[in-house]
Amino acid sequence: MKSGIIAVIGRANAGKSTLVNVLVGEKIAIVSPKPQTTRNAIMGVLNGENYQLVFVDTPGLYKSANKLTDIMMKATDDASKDVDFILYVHDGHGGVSNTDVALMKKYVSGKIPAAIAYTKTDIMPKERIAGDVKFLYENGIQVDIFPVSARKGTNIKKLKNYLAEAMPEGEKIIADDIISDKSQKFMVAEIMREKILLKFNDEVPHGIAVVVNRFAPGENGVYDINLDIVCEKPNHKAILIGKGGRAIKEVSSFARQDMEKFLGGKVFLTTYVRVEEDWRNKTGLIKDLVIL
Ligand SMILES: Nc1nc2c(ncn2[C@@H]2O[C@H](COP(=O)(O)OP(=O)(O)OP(=O)(O)O)[C@@H](O)[C@H]2O)c(=O)[nH]1
Ligand SMILES: [Mg+2]
Repeated sequence: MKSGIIAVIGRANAGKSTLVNVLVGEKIAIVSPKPQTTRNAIMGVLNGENYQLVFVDTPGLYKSANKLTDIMMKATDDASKDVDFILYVHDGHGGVSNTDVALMKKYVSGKIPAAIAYTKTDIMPKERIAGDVKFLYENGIQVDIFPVSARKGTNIKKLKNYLAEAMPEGEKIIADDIISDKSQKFMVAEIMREKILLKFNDEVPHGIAVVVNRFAPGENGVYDINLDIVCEKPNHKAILIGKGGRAIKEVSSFARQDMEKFLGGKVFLTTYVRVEEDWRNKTGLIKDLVIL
């Protein structure tokens, strides 16, 4: 059989996590329209008939803004080493620039075999795809380029087969019943963060961390979950809570519904909002707040 580890790399917001979720067939990573959604390297496993693909979703390539982004970029850099393959994800609907070419080259021109997934083709004129692909080849990109849509499922099967074929011969790397390296507790925190990313704008969602204080599957099948939503400024706390607690109630309700779907049981969710001033620049706090 064929098996291997595939690092999924690309600019922030390119569509990496969406693509990994679709390839794996389960939601292993949260998704949002805001850059820097993914903060950790997250493993997702796809078991095929005669292959196993172990994807590593990574934090998107992004300019350094604080200690947290530095740590995230290191996680991405680390994940791009010692793998069998690099799948570079590019947001096709945003076009291709010289900066894109330079970034791609950094990851697809080394010793590790690589390919490019040119994604979001569902929201762009199809006529542009061929021109962009030509531009990339003319500018020195030498690996295969796959136009895909994670949202519509276009060319996903083709990409799976291609990746399976590209893996080295070998046994399974990960046991059959495991699809991610992250715990239920991690996913619960991430689901809360996803809902916050979707609801709030500007700096508020980026300065959020979610800490799970209690995660107890009860005997009656009800999960008792208590979490802290940590923000970095007192005025962010006020925005998060909202008038009469309306905002926090709304996001908590969306989060609870998703947690119930994910855990397959009822959830009793309590949340508390607290401030840790400028935590994204404090290494100790980052270690505590973002399980890296
Ligand atoms: N139309 C369309 N939208 C997509 C597709 N793939 C992803 N998106 C959207 O693009 C946005 C970013 O998706 P993510 O999967 O979170 O992107 P990411 O690369 O993981 O982002 P970071 O973790 O922040 O680096 C979300 O709003 C997705 O719904 C696609 O194939 N088509
Ligand atoms: Mg992501």
